[in-house]
Amino acid sequence: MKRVLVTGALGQIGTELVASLREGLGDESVLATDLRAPAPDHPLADAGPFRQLDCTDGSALARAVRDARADTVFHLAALLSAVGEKRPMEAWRVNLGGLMEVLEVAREEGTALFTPSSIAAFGQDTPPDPTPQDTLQRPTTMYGVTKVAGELLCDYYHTRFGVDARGLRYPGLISHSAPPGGGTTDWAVEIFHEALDRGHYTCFLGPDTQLDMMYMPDAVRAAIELMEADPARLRHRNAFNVTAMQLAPARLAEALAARIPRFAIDYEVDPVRQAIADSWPRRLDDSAARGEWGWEPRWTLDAMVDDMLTELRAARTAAPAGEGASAVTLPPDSRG
Ligand code: NAD
Ligand code: AKB
Repeated sequence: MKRVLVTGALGQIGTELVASLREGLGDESVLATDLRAPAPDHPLADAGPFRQLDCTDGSALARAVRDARADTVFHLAALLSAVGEKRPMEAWRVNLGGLMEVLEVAREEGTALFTPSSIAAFGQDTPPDPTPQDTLQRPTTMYGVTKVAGELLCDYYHTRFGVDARGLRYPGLISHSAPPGGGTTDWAVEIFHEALDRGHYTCFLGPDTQLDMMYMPDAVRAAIELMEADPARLRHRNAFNVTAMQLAPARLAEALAARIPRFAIDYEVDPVRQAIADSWPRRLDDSAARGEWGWEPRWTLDAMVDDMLTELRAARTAAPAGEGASAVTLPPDSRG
């Protein structure tokens, strides 16, 4: 992997993935693209090559891949679970229509391709704890339907056309650089901002709703390590379960209260997002990722909480709440 194009680069994952890829490959070797232009205070504004690009526009995408002389595409553009339930047709169009275009470009231009799947690719009939690598997948959300279909499409392009497609089933991701994009696990980021700004968080999931989670540095490293892994060892190419920690709102609230004594949480359960969370795994079995390419998480719950608070406090000192990208938490339907 020497030259890379990233779709959906301004989102929660892309913001940190692009920075990390640029550290390794150099700024000019990584073309960040997104449907929207970066706001002036976005970490990727003026930070390296950027092109506005709709991933459902195949010819614009092919042009960008050629211009960037990319050998690898990280395809992150998508609508997440809560937004997908509000706009299912659009979720289908962007998540699967976009992926088809990206796969075709990968086939024609000979690039490798990383596509994230999600814990959302499972449903309530799946064993929830631990969720095996190979198991029943009958998700009940449009987002989940697009993730299962996406895993299958990527497998198809690999076996049928030899496209070097690879992917991970990410759990909920926690990060500080860019806000989450309208998912069911967004609470695990919002809670940090609210704890610092107000000393109080009203959670839209119930206190004991346990889901798999991961801190963004582990998620970014997992993507890069998978793309650098020896392909001969990969049996589960496009859908590796990965996990780092299991979190319920009450447990994270306890960890925050231990560090911010005035912090309190209460609950106003949103039935839509609660039903989504209740249909997802409580813990993934990631032994295939460990065995096939050496995956190992580095961030524990306590280390993640300490680092999140340090980073968010530093961002607030640099740009008081409301003036900086990392001090803003967007509502679930405002992105995508
Ligand atoms: P995000 O919502 O934060 O970012 C997605 C980006 O895609 C946004 O910047 C948006 O502007 C862009 N986008 C939307 N439509 C587009 C289009 N038509 N063309 C180009 N760009 C478009 O999402 P994220 O959290 O960074 O997620 C990236 C990928 O990882 C998605 O496939 C998502 O399903 C997957 N994933 C994320 C998580 C998580 O917790 N963040 C967990 C599991 C899987
Ligand atoms: C969401 O909640 O939709 C995402 C995911 C787990 O895929 N964060």
